[in-house]
Amino acid sequence: MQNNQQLKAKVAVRAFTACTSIKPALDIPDIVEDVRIGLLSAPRSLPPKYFYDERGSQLFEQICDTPEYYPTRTEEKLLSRHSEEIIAQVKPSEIMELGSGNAQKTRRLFDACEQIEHICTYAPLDVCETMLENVSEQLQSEYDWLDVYPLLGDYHAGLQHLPETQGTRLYVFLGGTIGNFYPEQAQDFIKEIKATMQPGDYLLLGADRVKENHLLNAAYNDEQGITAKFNLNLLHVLNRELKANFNPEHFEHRAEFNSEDNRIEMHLLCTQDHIVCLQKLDEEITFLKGDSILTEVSHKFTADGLEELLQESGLNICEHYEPDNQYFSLILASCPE
Ligand code: AVJ
Repeated sequence: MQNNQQLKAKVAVRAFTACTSIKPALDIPDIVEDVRIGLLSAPRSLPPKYFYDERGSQLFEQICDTPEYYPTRTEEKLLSRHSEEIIAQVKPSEIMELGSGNAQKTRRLFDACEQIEHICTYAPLDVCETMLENVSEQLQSEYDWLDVYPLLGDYHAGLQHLPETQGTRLYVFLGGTIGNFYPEQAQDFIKEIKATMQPGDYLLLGADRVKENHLLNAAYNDEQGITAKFNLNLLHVLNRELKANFNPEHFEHRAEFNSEDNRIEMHLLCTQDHIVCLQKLDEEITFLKGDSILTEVSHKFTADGLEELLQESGLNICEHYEPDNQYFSLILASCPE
């Protein structure tokens, strides 16, 4: 009995991991400023990072389970297939994940560590503190050899103040989130990762590929309407954070592949004329039927385009994994000596 209690106490101590806050390197606008910039001039747009409040994160997880949204399961399969090889090649001292979310797919890397008896630490970086804490505790109890050092921060604010580490670091940036950046920003972001890397460090990047239009359109217009809910949830976020009074019933989800720019463009389309008050901004916005807000761009890449993106930043391509249907890419790149 006493032993049991001691054990429990131990587990509790070990499982609690406080997040380290990462000091932003750049002054990034807060939601008030972002919305002012995005909504008060044409064309209206909002940064996709505000999708991910608690409900938005839940909805995103549900999107990943829809039959139409192939990226998550395709990437996870690639990771299952190649993680042992990746871990054996990189032998990381630390895995640092940018935008770790629920870290579901990252588990395949930890499984590989177990398979080949390699031990490393895990440093997930995310903006959502509750998610970070829960995921860290969960992972520490699932993988008893894994030390987790959760980092609370926004990778948009710069990577200059990440903690230093001894030995090889494997940076991972998964899920195709690189596609949310416009091409020039994507290049800048990879360059920023490169600038943070030590020679001998690696980057594992997951990115979605160009494919038939109907497959892309279906992935962002699932039958169950979960992507629509996810998109419309942004209005609830604005209502809460900006004391606004958006009526989600006056907007509709729209997502379509733009084959000229190789990206999905997701909008909220206004279905009737009305006025919205944003108290925190001290502004009113008139929306007319047919007006729209661009809420997300999700770029799709060619295999060559992705390799160029990494090489342009001075990284060497080590491996380029893709499934037979070429739906998704997982690239392992290294920072040259
Ligand atoms: C998480 C940014 C990669 O662009 O596919 C899914 C987000 N948006 N369905 C993507 C998303 C609509 C997703 N990323």
